[in-house]
Amino acid sequence: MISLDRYLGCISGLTYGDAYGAAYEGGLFEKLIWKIIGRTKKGKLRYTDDTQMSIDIAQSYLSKNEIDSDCLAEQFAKSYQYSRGYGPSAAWLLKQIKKGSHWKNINKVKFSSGSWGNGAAMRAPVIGLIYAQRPHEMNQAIFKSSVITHAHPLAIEGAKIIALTVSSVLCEFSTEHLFEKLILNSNHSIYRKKLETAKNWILHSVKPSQNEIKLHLGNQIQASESVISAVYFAIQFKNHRLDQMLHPIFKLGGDTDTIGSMAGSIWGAINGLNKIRRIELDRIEKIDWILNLGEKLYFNKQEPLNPPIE
Ligand code: AR6
Ligand code: MG
Repeated sequence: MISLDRYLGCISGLTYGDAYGAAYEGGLFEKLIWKIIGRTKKGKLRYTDDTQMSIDIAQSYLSKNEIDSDCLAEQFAKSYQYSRGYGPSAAWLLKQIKKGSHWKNINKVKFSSGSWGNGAAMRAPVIGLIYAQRPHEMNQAIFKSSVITHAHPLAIEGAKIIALTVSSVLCEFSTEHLFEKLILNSNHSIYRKKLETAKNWILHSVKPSQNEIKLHLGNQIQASESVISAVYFAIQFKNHRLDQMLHPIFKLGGDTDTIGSMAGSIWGAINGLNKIRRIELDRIEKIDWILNLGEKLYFNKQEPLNPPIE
């Protein structure tokens, strides 16, 4: 039986890594913009597209009792806001859907194989939670939730790895078995190689430098340059506090909020909501509402839950 505490730990870890990581993302320009738009009127920390699209998956699932790509595409488009910091291709796609295009007709317009950004992986923890006890249905759900905006096989593979990691760590696990399972289930050598590296670093107590982490695992917006970094940090720092796990991610630079968000979700699924400092969680906008949504998902309550107006 998966505990509610770990389930909500995953959702709040995701939101926390995203909201706290957003201030560190990108270059000077992005940091300046976020200084201006990164707080609500009430002074709360705003979350970005990582959390928003995860919320969208939860809401769409609760309304349909399944992952339905058409319904989810509508939900993604309805929630789209420039100020949430979506990737350029994802933003374009969602605006086209809002104007009436069908996602199937546009998800390979910008790139002929689709986007390989980490936008599908960043929202995959929710799929890991929903399908934790139905693993045979998980890959299909990952495909359906990813392909709307991220049709590239490497983007979908990254999402699969994040969902599989989350679902695997919700109950007791061994680090060695976890990495073996991820390697065995990965179809792409780029991911397998990085998983081997991360596994060896952790199991042999190697302390890589920041440059080695960037070089061997990555810190960029491509799924293949961020997903395994998130897995590495979450497992390496699983016995530390959440902020101690996030600190080196933020210092690494690059796609800090998304790596922080994916790692936060895994860390939270291991440690639970109780291990996250409430005072820090309470600084994030709509956090009680997000936790309420997580509870509905846990108990599979098929009721709409409109977001609060703030
Ligand atoms: N070929 C070349 N460039 C590509 C390709 C490709 N197949 N796919 C993506 N790019 P996007 P995301 C480049 O827009 O993955 C936000 O902060 C291209 O420049 O799909 O949803 C999120 O929170 C494209 O615009 O975004 C994530 O942290 C860019 O990669 C991050 O951005 C991003 O792909 C990525 O979000
Ligand atoms: Mg991001």
